[in-house]
Amino acid sequence: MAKSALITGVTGQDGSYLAEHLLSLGYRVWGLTRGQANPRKDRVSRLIPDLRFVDGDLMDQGSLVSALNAVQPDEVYNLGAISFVPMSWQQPELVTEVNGTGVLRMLEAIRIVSGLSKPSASGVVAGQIRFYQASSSEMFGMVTRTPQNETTSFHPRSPYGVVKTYGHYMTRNYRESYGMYAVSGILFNHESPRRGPEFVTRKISLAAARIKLGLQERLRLGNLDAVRDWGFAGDYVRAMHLMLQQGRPEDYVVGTGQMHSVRDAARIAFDGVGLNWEDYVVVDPGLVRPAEVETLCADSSSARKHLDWEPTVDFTELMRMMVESDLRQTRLLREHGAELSGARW
Ligand code: NDP
Ligand code: GDR
Repeated sequence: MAKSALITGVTGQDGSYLAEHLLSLGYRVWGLTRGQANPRKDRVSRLIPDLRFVDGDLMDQGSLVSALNAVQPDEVYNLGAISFVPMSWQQPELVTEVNGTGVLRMLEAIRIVSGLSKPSASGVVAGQIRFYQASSSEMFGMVTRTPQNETTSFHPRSPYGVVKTYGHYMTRNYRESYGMYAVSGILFNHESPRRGPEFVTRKISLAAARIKLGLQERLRLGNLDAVRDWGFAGDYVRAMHLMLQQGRPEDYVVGTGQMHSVRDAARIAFDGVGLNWEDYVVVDPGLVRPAEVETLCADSSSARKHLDWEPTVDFTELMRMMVESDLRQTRLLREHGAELSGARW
């Protein structure tokens, strides 16, 4: 019998790659979608015709219980979140509700439908449903040690990071309290042509393409010295799946171990279209964050050893892939305009 999976956040970057990956492995896959006419649901259903949908919202406990009862999944991947860090300073309470209490609601929903009413003896894996939580390198925040691994302490620097830390510990607590197979992947930044245009790599790749095609003049960026460990989203969803296939539930750090700056990203992207980034990038102090995370870099040796996981795309290839995709899509949009609106990522 094929395994079944429920993915929250299926309309986002990671959700779409994970759905494709699980379908390729023979899973039956349901995506939780919210709202009465979510245009991102249409987009992902066109891209992945075999994906099924179930209604629900991380803000609504009852809807999660109903979704689990309808789907009866073997595995739940909780990727749904408000994922843009600056929004967490603007709407900290909403981010707490979705990204933090939302994790608790899903854990409770799983506990309820699995009939786990009492704490179990520690170490015993109870219930059928395996749970993955999308934790983040933003939990490390102000780092005192580079690279970071599963034993590095957390010092989050944004409300987003603080709330992800809550979800991380809540997941661990349900594992320890109820014996649930519940794990967190502490994932470092991962990007792709499907990345939202508000994130810096996609903002840069889209701008390089638009400037090349004469549709934009300047690119305004914040902190050019910020350094991240950027990988390819398609690689990272493989790690999520592997984390739910182990004999013992454990958390893992996932990243490439390579650091690059925002300046590097701009240079590679503009090089890719034959332009000099310094002629087009303008630093906008309004885009600098109230508290910055300067140097994040993953030590994924545990994932490499226990999950046999390796990244396959390096940073230069990643930026080039994104620029090429944006050039292609921008040309198509320019030529076919309205017919294609809503089709692009
Ligand atoms: P995206 O922003 O692309 O997708 C976020 C998803 O969350 C969307 O599908 C959105 O759906 C959904 N969502 C938002 N609010 C709710 C809600 N109330 N109930 C249910 N779903 C909701 O994020 P990514 O795919 O990049 O990231 C996936 C997860 O991984 C997130 O939790 C993110 O915080 C985390 N993460 C991401 C990293 C990265 O580099 N990409 C690194 C580390 C962690 P809708 O269409 O309805 O808005
Ligand atoms: P991040 O990603 O906050 O790390 O969160 P983002 O791409 O937004 O920022 C990366 C770094 O680039 C700097 N930066 C800019 N960022 C944006 N968005 N726009 C700009 O113009 C700009 N200029 C400089 C930022 O200051 C920052 O240092 C992502 C999300 O996917 C989270 O959900 C996830 O948890 C973490 O990665 C790991």
